[in-house]
Amino acid sequence: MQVLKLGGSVITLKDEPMTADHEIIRRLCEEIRLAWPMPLIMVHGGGSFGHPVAEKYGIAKGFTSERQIPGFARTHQAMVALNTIIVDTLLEIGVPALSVAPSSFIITRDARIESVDLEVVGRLVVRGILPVLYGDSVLDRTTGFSILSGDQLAVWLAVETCASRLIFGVDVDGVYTSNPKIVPEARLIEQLSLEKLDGYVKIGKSLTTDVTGGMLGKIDEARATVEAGVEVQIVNAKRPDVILKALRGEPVKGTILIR
Ligand code: IP8
Repeated sequence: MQVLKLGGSVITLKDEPMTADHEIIRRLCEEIRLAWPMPLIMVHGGGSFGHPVAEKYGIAKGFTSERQIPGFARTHQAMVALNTIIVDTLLEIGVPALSVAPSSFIITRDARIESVDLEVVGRLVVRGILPVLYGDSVLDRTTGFSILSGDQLAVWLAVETCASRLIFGVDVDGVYTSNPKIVPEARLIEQLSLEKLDGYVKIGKSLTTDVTGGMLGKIDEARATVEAGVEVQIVNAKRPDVILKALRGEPVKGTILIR
């Protein structure tokens, strides 16, 4: 089993609300088709679909006012819209993909997933179907509701299904020593150990400037996966054939997280 998480910044145009990058989605779906059939679970992020709506209504902060209620539903619906584009494309090109809504079977506690029944997802994979999940607005036992990130979901699925590999498809080549867009001598870290990661976390403040957009959160989240013995790979999904090669287990430029 492999788990593939595609970042929202890869599949949507970040600065244009509710706009998918149809060209890149099609190419990535073609790459999945070339690697198909294989036991795979797919998760995608929100990009310009879920995030602006969730932010507008403060969904990630939990329930504070009745005015948020339509926002909770709208956040989910924005993600359904993006998910539909992806699932439709996969079906069109011949991959039997099926949309699985996280908010319909996952409840969080303080924004962390509580153990839930994975039977449906598991049985879909066994049947040769590709379950496509996504970051979603979900009910939360303590805060009323929360935003479940695609990263947390992908990590959790990888651990629970004892996946062999978790692939994060992002819009940079992997984890860098500092922000390559600002620091020209920034180096790609090809292998990042948990110990090294702890060092980065201690540096704390500088990380937000040193590590490219949301990368630290992603790798910190992925810690549980590495500890469970799952290989975690961070690769650039914007580059053609990178996801295809990663799915096939062929060598590819990127960062591998190791124990
Ligand atoms: O883009 C969050 O998923 P992410 C999705 O993986 C929503 O953080 C609903 C904002």
